[in-house]
Amino acid sequence: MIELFGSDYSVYVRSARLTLEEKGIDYTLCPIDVFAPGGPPDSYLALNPFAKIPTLRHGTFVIYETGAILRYVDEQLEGPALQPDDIQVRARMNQILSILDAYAYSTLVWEIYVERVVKPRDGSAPDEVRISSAIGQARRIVTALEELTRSGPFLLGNQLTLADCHAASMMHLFQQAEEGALLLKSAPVLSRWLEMFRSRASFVKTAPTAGD
Ligand SMILES: N[C@@H](CCC(=O)N[C@@H](CS)C(=O)NCC(=O)O)C(=O)O
Repeated sequence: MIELFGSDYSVYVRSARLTLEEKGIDYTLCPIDVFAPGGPPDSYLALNPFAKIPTLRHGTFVIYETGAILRYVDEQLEGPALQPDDIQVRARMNQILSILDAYAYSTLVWEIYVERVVKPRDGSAPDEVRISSAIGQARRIVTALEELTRSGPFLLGNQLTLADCHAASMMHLFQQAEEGALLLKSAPVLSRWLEMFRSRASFVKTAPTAGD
């Protein structure tokens, strides 16, 4: 039995869910809201001391950190392989996963999408200085991903990989900010990929219930 702890609003939870869906694995999403007042319950902190989502439980085996979860799901469970056999293509996949974690999540999601889209929707003003300070890094991320991306249909060519599952939810949010939409216009391969990925059954099925 596979349990994934987290909320459907989280981009990291969605990466794990996309991976499970693309593998064709049955799982239960066990709701944990890390942003609830008082934080997650102690029972969750016993699984993940950093109070981040997601965490995966497979029988008695518990694992957190999304990159580790994605690789575990791919290597341990049935379904199509989501990591390339070719060592250099696999290295590219790992490079993209690392760029997403180290740079893209904070810049594209928090500094641009949350400021430009979420804050005004919730009735507060975006921090324009924060947004404009993030544009240079956002451009660097988009340019790097465009360079690393092959001609499709997936990020690394013909095989859907963990890089697709991890990039899709972040890039989808980023494109909803006007700055993101504009920057993605300069990355045609990435833009085509995102449009294609959005129509996949896995992506449609994992849409957050509250929107976006
Ligand atoms: N390094 C963690 C990061 C996960 C992460 O940041 N998740 C966000 C939700 S998308 C979270 O739990 N945020 C709660 C917080 O920062 O307090 C991973 O790879 O799983």
